[in-house]
Amino acid sequence: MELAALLFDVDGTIAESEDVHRQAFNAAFKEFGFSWYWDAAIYRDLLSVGGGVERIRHYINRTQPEMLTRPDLFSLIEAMHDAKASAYGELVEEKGVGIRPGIVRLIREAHQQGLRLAIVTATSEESLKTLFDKALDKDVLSLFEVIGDGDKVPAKKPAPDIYTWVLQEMGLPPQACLSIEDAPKGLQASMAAGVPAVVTVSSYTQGEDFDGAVSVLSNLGEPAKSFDILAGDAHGQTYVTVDLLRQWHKESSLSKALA
Ligand code: XBP
Repeated sequence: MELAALLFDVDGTIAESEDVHRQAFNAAFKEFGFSWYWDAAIYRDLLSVGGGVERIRHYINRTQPEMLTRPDLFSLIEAMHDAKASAYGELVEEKGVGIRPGIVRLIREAHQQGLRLAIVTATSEESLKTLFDKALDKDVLSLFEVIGDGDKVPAKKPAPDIYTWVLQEMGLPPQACLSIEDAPKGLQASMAAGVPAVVTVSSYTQGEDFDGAVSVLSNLGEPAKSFDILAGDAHGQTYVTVDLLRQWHKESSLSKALA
């Protein structure tokens, strides 16, 4: 089957935004009078849980059992998460956030070549919009035909649900798509939905296990700045183009057919 669509993860893949999310969570905890502080090591561990509300809930379950009987726990977490989203917006505005190498080039190239594009993320609609509004050219979001954000399905990555939702919206089978992810939870979600995935490791996911990925790269690369290939075959290329993605996609369906 021909490659018809590219499905992009957001945090860690399009932008190096996870550390900005981390800082925003800490700002919200402070605002609500909690002394909790998520340093980079704690946050790396918590990244296995997709979505901000779910991540806070998971942290409380594990470390603050005395809070579990609070009748207002659910609304408290929701309120903290709203504060976190506001803090995230302010931090993105004040400090900016790095868009990763090759992202804008590849999105434009894919769109020009007729590939369909979608976003597949666990982050909230609000934070997704903030990132695109403040860190990318205005037209970039409009190139995506379907936006699968964290508000669309209840079960976040590593569950495959957001992938399944996006595929349904696009009317495409998973074998017609390729995803770009940066984290194990995203790779798991993509593979569970049947979508082969290319991984570009991010600052928080270096050294993780990406078994099953079509290829694992340091980033998408640019003509003047090569990627490092960590797993897979770059076929002599130094940056990711639509042609290279088509080749990887073909190889992934061949290896599935042989399995
Ligand atoms: C991103 C996430 C979250 C964000 C915060 O997932 O799960 O890391 O930290 O999400 P993805 P909220 O890699 O799928 O883009 O906006 O829910 O706080």
